[in-house]
Amino acid sequence: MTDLAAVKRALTAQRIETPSWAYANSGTRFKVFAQPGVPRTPEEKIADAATVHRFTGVAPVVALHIPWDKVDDYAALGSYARDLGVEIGAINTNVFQDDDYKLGSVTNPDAGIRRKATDHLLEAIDIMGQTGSRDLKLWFSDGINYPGQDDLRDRQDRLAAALREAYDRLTGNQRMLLEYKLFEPAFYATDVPDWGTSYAHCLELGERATVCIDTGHHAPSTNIEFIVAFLLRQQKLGAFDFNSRFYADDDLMVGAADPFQLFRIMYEIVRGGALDPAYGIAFMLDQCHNIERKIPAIIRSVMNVQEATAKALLVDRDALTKAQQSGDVLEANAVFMDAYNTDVRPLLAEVRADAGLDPNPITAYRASGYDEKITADRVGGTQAGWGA
Ligand code: AOS
Ligand code: ZN
Ligand code: ZN
Repeated sequence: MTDLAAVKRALTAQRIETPSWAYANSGTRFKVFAQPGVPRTPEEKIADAATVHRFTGVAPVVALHIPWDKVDDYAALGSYARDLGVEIGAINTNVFQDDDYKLGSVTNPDAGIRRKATDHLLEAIDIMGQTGSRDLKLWFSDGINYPGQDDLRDRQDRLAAALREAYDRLTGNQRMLLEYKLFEPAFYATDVPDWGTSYAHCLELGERATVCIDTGHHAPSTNIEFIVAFLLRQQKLGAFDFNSRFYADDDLMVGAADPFQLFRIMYEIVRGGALDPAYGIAFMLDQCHNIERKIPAIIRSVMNVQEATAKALLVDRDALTKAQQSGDVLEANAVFMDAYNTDVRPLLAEVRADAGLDPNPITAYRASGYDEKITADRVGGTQAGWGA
């Protein structure tokens, strides 16, 4: 039997981190469709994130990206965020949008360019000190396009050296999250292409280094929940970048393409006791809203994660274990699917009402007048940096 009060408590305590860049204009390499009312400054991105939190109650953290969110005074930006009811979360680095990085950043054959890239990682750690952020998030676009273009093994050594230098700079509760991505922008070989590579580097670095799983960064049919289970068992899962993919790194709304996969992932999280914020996993979104309104899309994404989580929490674990241990394949699958097929929207509406929120965050946002206000107030919003 499922303890409904415990399920509600877990849903109330859940935390989801939204990315500053999802509030800004974005697009594909073919076209960026500018939207009215998008933020012009990091402060306005934070204000939009605070709005998502105001209507959902579970998104009190916003990730920044340097230099897209460059300001003179990061401590002031941190207090600005706190005044609006949100914290600054992961600091994302950018070692992919500079001509110098054509042949790589921390894996570049040129020592001077490697120095510049590593210095940017160190700069991000300094910023974390000022914003009070726990997480340094690293994604490297490094790789090569042609066989023989550079030495695969030397590039791993260069990567390890840069990671070590940054890792040794971490203090207090600071952590390093190492993201992997199958391909793109490099096509033949990527330097951190999969969870195994990220895991091996994190293991070598030490306990502050953990893997970030971006759900969009896998080959079709990859069993992502297996990766989740494996990394949790090794205490090496630090974060998610949630989004949906149909073909490649689409960055669509999480839970839009494959809500069943999201449920399976969240089941492993619940099974591993890792949902509680105290466990330390950062459940981040990494999305771009190219053609839809951004704030309601992010609210919808947060709700999709909540729905998958609620279903995962509703799995009758005793019945599942009994069926699994007696080898009852069909019953075990039926128990699992029963939870997935439950309509959890009324339960989540109740959880929101109990927290003093509107049970339907999207209609509440639409009725709030915020969208009209930002459309009228903000002229000339910025681009996230993607799809330039
Ligand atoms: C790139 O494909 C990765 O998903 C990055 O996590 C992310 O989109 C980036 O850090 C934002 O710069
Ligand atoms: Zn990502
Ligand atoms: Zn990505």
